[in-house]
Amino acid sequence: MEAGSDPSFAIIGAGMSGILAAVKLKQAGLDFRVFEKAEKLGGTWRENTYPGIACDVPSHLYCYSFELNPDWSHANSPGAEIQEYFEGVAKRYDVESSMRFGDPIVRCEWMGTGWEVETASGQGGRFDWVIAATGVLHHPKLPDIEGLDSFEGAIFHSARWDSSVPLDGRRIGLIGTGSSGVQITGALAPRAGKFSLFQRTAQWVVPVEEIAYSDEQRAEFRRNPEQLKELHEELDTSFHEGFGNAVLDGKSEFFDTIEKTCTDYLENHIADPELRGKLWPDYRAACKRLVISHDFFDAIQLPNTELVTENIERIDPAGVRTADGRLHELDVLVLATGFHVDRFMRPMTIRGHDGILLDDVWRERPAAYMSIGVPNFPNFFMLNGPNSPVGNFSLIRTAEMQFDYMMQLVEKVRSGEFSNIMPTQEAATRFEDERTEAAKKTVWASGCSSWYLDDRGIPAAWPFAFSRFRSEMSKPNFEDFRVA
Ligand code: N01
Repeated sequence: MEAGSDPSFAIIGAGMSGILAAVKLKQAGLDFRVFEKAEKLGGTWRENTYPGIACDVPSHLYCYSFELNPDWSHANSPGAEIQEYFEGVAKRYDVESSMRFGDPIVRCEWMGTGWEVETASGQGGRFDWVIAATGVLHHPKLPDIEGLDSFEGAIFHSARWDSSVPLDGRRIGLIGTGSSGVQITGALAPRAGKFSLFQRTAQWVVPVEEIAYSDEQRAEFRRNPEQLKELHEELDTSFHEGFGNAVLDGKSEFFDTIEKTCTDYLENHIADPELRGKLWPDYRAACKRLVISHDFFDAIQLPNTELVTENIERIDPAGVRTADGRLHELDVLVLATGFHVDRFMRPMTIRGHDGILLDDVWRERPAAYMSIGVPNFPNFFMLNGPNSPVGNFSLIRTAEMQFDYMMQLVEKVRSGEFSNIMPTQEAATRFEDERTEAAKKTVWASGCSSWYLDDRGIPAAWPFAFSRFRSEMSKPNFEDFRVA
């Protein structure tokens, strides 16, 4: 493309980040096409339909800053409502007609002046820029347990819920105690005949009240958009700066509060000392992503519920066999065992400058300059890509800031300063070295295993204060880029 002309964009993925990019590009009057592998938009909220699914980040924070929603039913709204919100935004901003569904991109190749994009069905085309908005948690991880295929009941991953399987009154087993497993337990244990939760590692749980907004409160939010905006801003500060900084400083007051909240909750809400002991983690709070729940501790104390902490030896046709030789007979087995978090856009083939393969660049592990770009991949930017901030806060804010950053680069193209831009290797290496050193000092590296850690056991996320992320995203350092 020519410097000074308007670039065109391929957006990979129609989840929260892809919809954001589509809306913003449309508002900027730029040409784009969204490619979505599934038949519907929504990403995480389309894929995760398990009982109990809700966003544990407050709804008035977990929404676009330009599309605040006065009508959230709860302070932490259910997943289906969040899916509806994204569908509504796509309709309101009329971006759905620019989305191609059910046809995954298999190849993106830099052709020297732009990207050639190809889908599984041979569609695609030429675009000047690619925005990868594929998300992180979209490749379900099945546990490596002997006999998994031999189970004769219904078995599925938490992100592939089989809604045709009856649940009420049945013997249900669940492996995994991350945020998904805990939400499912809260919703399903009261419905099951017998509920067995297989816990490998205990989790710190932060209690949250289940708050439903009244009709009057919603009407007030509608009448008073300023109030809604203030609430969003207030939550943005308290969650991102407060929580974001606490994980960096295990000696901070905020961190003490988190730790005390978790220990008090466990101490005061689990009556049986033996059960309390089993639920008591042996690592610091917030080392793993904090589990937020209003009903997990009630559910785990129901008479029909059992917390199984014996190691799983294998899966038998009739249920789960634990190391003590006991067979836990089940009708349904749910695998809330997390995701492969190092895939991002992969398995698609992405070839940059000089034919270099992203798979080769990321052979050891994925990395991105400032969480958004990769050297040798011109005009290719990611939203919620590797090394982005993660935690108990809104990834929507992260995507918004990353998008605004990228648009500052795009504006330079439009004004004719250059047509291609990518981070230099030197800048990417410097950033990654500094990031790695800082990551080792976070609470995520204080002695637990979690999906936050890379193959070396070093946190893969943004390890600096959230305020630094805001500041970096507000103004690109053009010295860190190579332009042509
Ligand atoms: O997955 P996880 P998740 N045998 O990886 C266990 C987001 N999210 O789907 O801790 C036995 O956290 C594993 O055990 P251990 C959020 O970012 C957000 O729950 O490794 N157990 C662990 O308990 C979250 O962090 C919301 O010892 C096995 C569990 O499976 C992310 O998604 C809601 C095992 C996996 O936990 C992922 O959460 C839900 C095995 N072989 C999720 N293999 C919101 O509300 C794994 N486990 C915003």
